[in-house]
Amino acid sequence: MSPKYSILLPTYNEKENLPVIVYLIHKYLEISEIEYEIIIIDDGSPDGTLEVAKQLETIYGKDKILLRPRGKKLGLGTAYIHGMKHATGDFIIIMDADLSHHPKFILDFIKKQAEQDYDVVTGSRYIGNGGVSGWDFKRKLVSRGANFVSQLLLRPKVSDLTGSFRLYKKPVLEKLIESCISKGYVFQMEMMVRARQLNYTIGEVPITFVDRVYGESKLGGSEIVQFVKSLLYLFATT
Ligand SMILES: Nc1nc2c(ncn2[C@@H]2O[C@H](COP(=O)(O)OP(=O)(O)OP(=O)(O)O)[C@@H](O)[C@H]2O)c(=O)[nH]1
Ligand SMILES: *[C@@H]1O[C@H](CO)[C@@H](O)[C@H](O)[C@H]1NC(C)=O
Ligand SMILES: [Mg+2]
Repeated sequence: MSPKYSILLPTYNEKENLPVIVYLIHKYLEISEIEYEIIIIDDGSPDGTLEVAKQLETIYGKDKILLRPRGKKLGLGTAYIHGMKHATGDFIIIMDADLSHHPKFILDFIKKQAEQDYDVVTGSRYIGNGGVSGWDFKRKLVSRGANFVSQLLLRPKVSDLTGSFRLYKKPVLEKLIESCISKGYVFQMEMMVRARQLNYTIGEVPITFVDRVYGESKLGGSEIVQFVKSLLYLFATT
């Protein structure tokens, strides 16, 4: 039997982006005859993202679009856990719903996974044709800096630690989430560190990351301070 993929889309104020990303996922996976479901976890977005999601459910069908909303903004980490509980696929794909992660790369993730039966496949901006577009110098510096310092401290042998476009075997993701303690930005990084500790195999595919066009960015000074704190904590405890 061919495997099924559950795609988790956490959303907060993504009403413009959601229809586009769902359309693109559908387009790329349908032509490749890949079985999938999209799980949308909306945290009470004031812009009406959930209403848009309901329309998409009508258009694409209840077997393709699963709505698992929560009443208020409870954060990304718990959004993944919440979504995962409802996933029926063999594999889980996690991606941002702001179009920074292009759905066309999902096919690369799937191909890579099958090559060596990887437990995890992670998208990397820092290998091959990967890259970022639309970032100003400050944002690039912050991202590169965060990645560099994390590599130095944690040595996980994964080229892009802070990225969040990834594919997991479902039982592997469950195990990893169980063993992760951090929240916020460092969460993605800790997942890779724990994956190494637990001897899971990790494959990498190059991705290009595009800055969001619609909606607000939330990266500010306080996130950076929080990131450094959590990084040091991780360094001290692993
Ligand atoms: N369900 C849920 N989704 C969230 C929450 N915070 C962010 N998201 C979604 O998670 C994804 C990533 O968040 P972003 O705001 O894009 O974070 P980022 O990519 O680090 O920063 P920018 O793209 O620059 O804003 C997007 O799809 C958001 O809509 C949350 O608290 N709950
Ligand atoms: C991972 O592999 C190393 C080296 O082979 C071994 O020492 C360690 O016990 C393994 N860890 C787990 C969790 O299996
Ligand atoms: Mg984003």
